[in-house]
Amino acid sequence: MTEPTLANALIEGFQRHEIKRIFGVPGGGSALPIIDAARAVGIDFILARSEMSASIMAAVTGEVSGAPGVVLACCGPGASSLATGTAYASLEQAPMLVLTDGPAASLHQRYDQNALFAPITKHQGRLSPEGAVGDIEDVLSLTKEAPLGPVQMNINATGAITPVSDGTGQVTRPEPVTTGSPEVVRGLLQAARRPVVLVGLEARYGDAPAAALRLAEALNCPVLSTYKGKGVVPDRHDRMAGMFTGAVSEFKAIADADLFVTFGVDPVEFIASPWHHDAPIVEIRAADTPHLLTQTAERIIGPLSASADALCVGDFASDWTQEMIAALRANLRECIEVKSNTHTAQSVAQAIVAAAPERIRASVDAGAHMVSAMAVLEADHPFGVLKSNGLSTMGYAVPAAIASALNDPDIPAVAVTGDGGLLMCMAELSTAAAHGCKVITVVLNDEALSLIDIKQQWQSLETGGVKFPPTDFAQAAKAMGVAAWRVGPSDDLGAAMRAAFAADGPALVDVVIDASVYSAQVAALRG
Ligand SMILES: Cc1ncc(C[n+]2csc(CCOP(=O)(O)OP(=O)(O)O)c2C)c(N)n1
Ligand SMILES: [Mg+2]
Repeated sequence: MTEPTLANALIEGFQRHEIKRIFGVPGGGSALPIIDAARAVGIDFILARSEMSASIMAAVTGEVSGAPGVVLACCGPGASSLATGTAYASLEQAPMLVLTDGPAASLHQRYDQNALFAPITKHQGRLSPEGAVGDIEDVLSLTKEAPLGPVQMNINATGAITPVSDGTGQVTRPEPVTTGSPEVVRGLLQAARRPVVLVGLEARYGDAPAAALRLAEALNCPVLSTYKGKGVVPDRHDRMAGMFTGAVSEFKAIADADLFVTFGVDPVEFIASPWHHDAPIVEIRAADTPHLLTQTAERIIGPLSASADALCVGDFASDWTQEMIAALRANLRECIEVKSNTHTAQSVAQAIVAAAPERIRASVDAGAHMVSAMAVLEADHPFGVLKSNGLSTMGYAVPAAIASALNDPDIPAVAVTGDGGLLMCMAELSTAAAHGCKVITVVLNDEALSLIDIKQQWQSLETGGVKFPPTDFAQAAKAMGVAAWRVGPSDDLGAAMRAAFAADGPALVDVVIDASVYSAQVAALRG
């Protein structure tokens, strides 16, 4: 019996790990035998319009499917364009395999691709026919071990079509870390009168969401969530008080807290500002990544659910009442309310909720519109709302929504994006059309990078580098085979949104919005 080629062995590994599709842009070389081997076993190749978007699609697929998301690109320019989605997967803990062709045999398009990816992957290397079976298994498993994240491997054209020899993998997989003293932490939890549980990105996976709720119930306390932790405890749950980003207004709202219990929170999730609270912090983490919180009192590292069980023992002194939690929720909401006579990011998000069927999954881009969108769009399960937070990249919402729609075709995916963000990835509307994805893109059209415009105004600088000429996104979308509606200031937003949800396949709603409300809203939030 002849041994499988490296491309075939790779695809067998994908099957073992339940990988359903590969994203990317091929450039010949090793990509072609890999795509062919995938096709033969029913693994789809999804051609994206840029590698940046493909890398985001793969990383988000890793999150929503739990299996490593796979992206493939040519050597040189293809590989370098994958950096954004790879950095996202690294900072925001998504399991992902980055396959880069090459490196190039001549100087043309050649640079050290492993070195390029070193700061943003857990491991970089080369897949070659010798010992390939072990290496393939090791790299796929490594992506799913805490901290979850990306691995980058070069694979060249000759290697891809060469029969593999079996053998042990060369990839070093670190031993899982478990540290901390549940007894000491229990003492802190039992003594706290106003503890607050903060859930974060690590708590999205496996049995951690149920454990987060068990912990909050045992402590009788409110839960706040980072953006990535949204849905770990459902937004409508009566313990859920709202979003926590590290903003000054949020610290004020929980001024009485006497203990923070962070559950699966990575410090990458907080905005860059000082921690405005004196209460001690207990960090319950799955992965041993750096902790930036200066006053951490105790730290437990290990599987989150087991840690919660070890802590939920005995009596707790918390005196939170349901009314206090409801008041906290109202307080956190109030500070970001906006008023306008026309459409705003907030009214658009509300119109999405009003028109949506029972279950949708939203993805939200980076920008001023994000504050309202994240507050209004609700999640009742992890990954219910997708967002780039640790990296906070623009050009995210549309590729993320496409990844969602391909993974879960029965759940309409709604991409909420600023116009600047959409201009970065608009070609992917053509990808959504090619696959008939149920992706509804909602673009907040303010002809500006509003978040940066605000900062420029706050510094009393002259306007420059933050505005662009009008774009008719509805026309552009139609040109790519996407049903589209444009909503001007006095047009019926609800009707357009309902039509978009009713459309077969991808749709876009281009809403002209009032951006003048952002400055006061962001100032109230961030203080
Ligand atoms: C890839 C990338 N480039 C630049 C930034 C910095 N940045 C953050 S928000 C923003 C403006 C976003 O503009 P737009 O998409 O129109 O959203 P708006 O702020 O207008 O709601 C910029 C430039 C970023 N986060 N990501
Ligand atoms: Mg804008």
